[in-house]
Amino acid sequence: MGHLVNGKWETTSTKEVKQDGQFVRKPSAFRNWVTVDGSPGPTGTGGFKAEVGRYHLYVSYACPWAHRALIYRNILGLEDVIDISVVHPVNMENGWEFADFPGATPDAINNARYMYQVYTHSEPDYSGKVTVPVLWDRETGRIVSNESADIIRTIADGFKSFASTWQDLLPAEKRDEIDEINEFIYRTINNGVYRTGFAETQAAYETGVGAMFDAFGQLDARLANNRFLHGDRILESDLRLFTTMIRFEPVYYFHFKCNVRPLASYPNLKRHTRDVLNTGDVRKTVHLDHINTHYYLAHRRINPHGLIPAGANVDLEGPDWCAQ
Ligand SMILES: N[C@@H](CCC(=O)N[C@@H](CS)C(=O)NCC(=O)O)C(=O)O
Repeated sequence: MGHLVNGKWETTSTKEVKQDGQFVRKPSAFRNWVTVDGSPGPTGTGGFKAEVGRYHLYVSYACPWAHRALIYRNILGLEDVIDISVVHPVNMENGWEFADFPGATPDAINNARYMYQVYTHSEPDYSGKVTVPVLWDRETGRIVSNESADIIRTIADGFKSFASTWQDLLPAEKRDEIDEINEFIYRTINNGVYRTGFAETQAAYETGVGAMFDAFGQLDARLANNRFLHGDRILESDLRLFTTMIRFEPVYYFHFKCNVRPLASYPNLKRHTRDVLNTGDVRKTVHLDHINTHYYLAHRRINPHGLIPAGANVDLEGPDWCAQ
C-alpha cells in the first residue's frame, strides 16, 4: 500500500509498525463536519450544510471503518440522500481502485481510476495515507472527512431531518458512557485486531491478543444481562463493535492470529453480533465476498499466496446467524 507525497503517489508503504514491532494507526487528515446550517462542527472548518444529494460516500465493503458509515446510512434511512461509490476489494501498490468486481462501482463523482486521485482532486498537494471511508462534498469539490468516527456522528446529526428512519444512536445522557466504551473497544478490538495481525514481534502480538481476549471476556459478561451494550436499545457503540465482530470468524480469527478462543465460546458476544446483523437491514451492508477477498488477497505480507481458507466462507444465511 502506497501513499501520497505532495500530491504524487508513491508505492512504498507508509511505515505503521514501530521499532518494538507494534502497529500504530496514523490519524485521519480531513476532519470537517456536515451540519444542519453549515456552521463548523467539533473540529475543522464550516461551510458544509446538510442537503439532499450534495454529499457522497466513498467506501470499501471490505473495510470495517467504512462499514460504520454504510450502516448509519442504512439504519437511518439515508440511502436516497447520500449516494455511494464502492472500490474493488483488493488494494495493492496503487491503493484502492475503481474496477470490476461484483458490487463495486465506478467513481460516480470524479471518474477517478484510483482513490488517491479523489484525494488529489480535493487537495492537489496532499501528503499522507489514502483511506476509506471518505465523505465528499459535490458543491465545493472537496473531502469533508476521512474519519469514520466523525462521519457517523455527522451523518446522524446533520441529516436528521432527511432521514426516513432516524433514531437516536447517541442519547445525550449516555454520551459519556458511549465515549468511554468506544475508546475501550477501539483500543482492544477495532484497532486491536490490526495491532495483533500486523505485529512484528512475539511480544507485540501477545500484548495485542491478550488485551483483545480480556476485552471479549468483559463484554461477554456485560452482555449477559443486556441485549445491547447500554441496555435494550441499539446505540453507537453496538454498531462500532459489530463491524469488527462480523469479520471475526471469517477473517481475524485465522488471518490475524486472533485464535485464543472462537467467537462461539462467548455466547453473549456472539448473540450480540447476530442481533445487530438481524437489526433492520444491517445484513444488507455485510458483503462477505468483499471482506474475504480483501483481507486474504491484499495482505500478501502475511498471506503470500493469497489463498482464502475454506472456513472463511461463513454461512451468514444459516441458522447460526439468522434471527432467533
Ligand atoms: N481512522 C480511519 C481509518 C480508515 C482506514 O484505515 N481504512 C483502511 C481500510 S480498512 C484503508 O483505507 N487503508 C488504506 C491504507 O492504509 O493505505 C477511519 O476510521 O475512518
